[in-house]
Amino acid sequence: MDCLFCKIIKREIPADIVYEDDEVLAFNDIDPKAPTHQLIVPKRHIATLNDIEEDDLALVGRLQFTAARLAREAGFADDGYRVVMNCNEQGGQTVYHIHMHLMGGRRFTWPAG
Ligand code: IU
Repeated sequence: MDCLFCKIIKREIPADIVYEDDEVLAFNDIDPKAPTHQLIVPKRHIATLNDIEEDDLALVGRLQFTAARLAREAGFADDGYRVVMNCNEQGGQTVYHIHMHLMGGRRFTWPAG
């Protein structure tokens, strides 16, 4: 399958991996938008948020659980941080394998652009 994140998961493309378990991989974003910017992805290919099924609910929870864990490890869990999941073109999605952005280490504004 011609999916960038599947290739990273299969180690066909290098990435700076910060966390891995049986279901999830996390790595530093190649174009960081914050002092810490990590992407948390399920190992199983799911193209968009619209493709999540009821059987995937624990997996999606694991993405969020991993984000909080990585935020604690990075030291900004208490100060605060942002998680974002973009969906489809107007939502700003560019890689069609669902991923949670974890960004921290600076103050974020609202609403997001
Ligand atoms: P988006 O939500 O689909 O727009 O996020 C895709 C992210 O993938 C974006 O922040 C890119 O910088 C990031 N990325 C990456 O980490 N490595 C790559 O080789 C490519 C994109 I292409």
